[in-house]
Amino acid sequence: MSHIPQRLTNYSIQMKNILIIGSTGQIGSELTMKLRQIYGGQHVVAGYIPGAEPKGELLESGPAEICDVTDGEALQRICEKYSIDTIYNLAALLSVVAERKPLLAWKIGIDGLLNVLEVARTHGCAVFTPSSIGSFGPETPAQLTPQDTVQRPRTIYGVSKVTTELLSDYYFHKYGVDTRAVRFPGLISNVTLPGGGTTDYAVDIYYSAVRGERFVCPIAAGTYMDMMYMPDALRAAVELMEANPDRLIHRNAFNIAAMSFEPNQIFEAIRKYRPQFEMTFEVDPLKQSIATSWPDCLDDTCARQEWDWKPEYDLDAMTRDMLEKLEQKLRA
Ligand code: VAH
Repeated sequence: MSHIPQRLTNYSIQMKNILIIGSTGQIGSELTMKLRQIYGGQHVVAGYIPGAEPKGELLESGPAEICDVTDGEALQRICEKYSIDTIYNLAALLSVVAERKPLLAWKIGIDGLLNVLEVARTHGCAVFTPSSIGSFGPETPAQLTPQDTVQRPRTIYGVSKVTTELLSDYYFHKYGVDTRAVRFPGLISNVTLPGGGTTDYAVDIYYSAVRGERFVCPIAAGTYMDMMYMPDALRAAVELMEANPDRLIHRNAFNIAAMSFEPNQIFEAIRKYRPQFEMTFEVDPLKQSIATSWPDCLDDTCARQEWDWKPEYDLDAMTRDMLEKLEQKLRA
């Protein structure tokens, strides 16, 4: 019997056939394993691109297919081969890499999304394509950012995320495609390193701490951003996709929040357990300009009201778990 978390037994977990696009990325590598625990390994197809092949348990625990989100015909073939009814589309360039490759970011993020939505429309799939706090800009209210507010991001990452939200809503309203999404904060994981994001410092700092190295922080003191531990993020995605659709007023994309901190706060949270830990600052101009354009903290009332969202990790709980898991990992 596959492990179904207590919270998910509230709904009848219909057997699903799921495709994860980007299954070996920072979110995908863990979300694929979580979905296989819930729905059974053979019901979750790990989509990947050449050069980012699944390895180890991810490879051995279920089917895998080369799945380039910009190849609509390949996507169609995979959905037919496995009778896919749910697509988690995690294909994207993160904010810093996207700023350096804006056309590629758009091609993957939006041309790719259109392929996913067209396959979903013709195949009857539900779709989860995450947005981000990066979908907000400098004119957005920074404190307790509302679910519905002005979104004028100044990054191609943010522009592509606003477009993702609007396109996903369009396919729901025009064609009835069951699209749902959240706006992820910065995600912190002990499994897969992030790849080129503005919030990566909040992962890198833990690696410096367990290696006994001084951390050189690229984000200026006092720069607040929403952050979330990966276990909470994965649970949010699954619980939203399992939520009762009759309760959903919003769809793409729900604000979700867990903690908001600036670099000195995560540094102090680590020093509580590693008193010798040191940090200095070397501010990265690009990362800092992106970080200051994002909100400080989101209001996630709608997610809590419409599908019972609730975080389980705060900064101290995440820090304890990250230090413990990274030490095990680095000792192995
Ligand atoms: C990034 N980690 O920094 C991603 C994320 C909200 C941050 O979108 O680009």
